[in-house]
Amino acid sequence: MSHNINIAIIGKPNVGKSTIFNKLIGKNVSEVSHVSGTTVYPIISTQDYKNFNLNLIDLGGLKKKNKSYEKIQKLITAETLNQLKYANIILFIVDGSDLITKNDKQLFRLILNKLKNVIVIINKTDLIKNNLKKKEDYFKYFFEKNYPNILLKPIFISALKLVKKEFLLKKICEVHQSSTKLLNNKDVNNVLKSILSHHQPAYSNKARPSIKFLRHVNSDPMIFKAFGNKLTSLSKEYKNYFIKQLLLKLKIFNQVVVIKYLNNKNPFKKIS
Ligand SMILES: Nc1nc2c(ncn2[C@@H]2O[C@H](COP(=O)(O)OP(=O)(O)O)[C@@H](O)[C@H]2O)c(=O)[nH]1
Ligand SMILES: [Mg+2]
Repeated sequence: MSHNINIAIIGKPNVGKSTIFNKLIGKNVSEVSHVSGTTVYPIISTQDYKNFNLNLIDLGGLKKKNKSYEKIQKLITAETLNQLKYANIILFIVDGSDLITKNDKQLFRLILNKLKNVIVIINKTDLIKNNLKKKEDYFKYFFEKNYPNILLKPIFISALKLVKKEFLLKKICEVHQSSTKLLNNKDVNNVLKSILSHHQPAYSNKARPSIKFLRHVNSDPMIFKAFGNKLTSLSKEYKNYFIKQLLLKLKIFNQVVVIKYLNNKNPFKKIS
């Protein structure tokens, strides 16, 4: 029995999505674009990898000259939303020869809001002329700084030269597998203890919020419930610190994590 993983390739126009798609499936499929009226058909191809059926989805070619830029943008967003619905994993493609743009940020926010697993790929590294290390740090730092509830290690490639196919397919399967398991209470609460021993929440109105118990309640999307006292007084800074530490200590990469803070004196009392 093989298992399906739906992978959507998402990014703003011209970042190399179709090039990556074609190289990953080893065929030039995405050039045969199917555009009809105002509907853009995504191109899907299935690839077997180990025990998995990888269903790769690309938006395909857009006949840009037929439509206004604005209209294309709308179509992309509508189609992207549609793809997001069915995807287990998103390959988010960024143009490495450029800086992160507003459009990149909007698309990435969309992916995070849908609580999707995401692998960030920085493409076109062949076009980075000087100071490659500095540019790599720029991208790493961007994702680290702006999105506290996900840990990402961007993957740097040049789809024209070397797409790192084996590496990417393996990564997709790993992320998918780690996103389907549920973590046990003991491991999660050992991590909770360790986080609290380094840095407790600050006093707020003479009372200290305290997190007593943490439970992993759902995988894919990954949701934790934190039980304790005065948790409505937890600061945004502390929540950001807490989630980041949790991800680092549990080694959760490429998955958006949500923590629901619930006030309850007895975490063992039944709560839905
Ligand atoms: N220099 C360079 N060009 C690339 C790379 N990947 C794609 N391109 C080019 O970027 C353009 C857009 O690529 P395409 O795959 O159609 O982008 P899409 O609109 O995101 O699907 C094409 O001219 C590609 O040949 C790369 O790694 N390096
Ligand atoms: Mg394309």
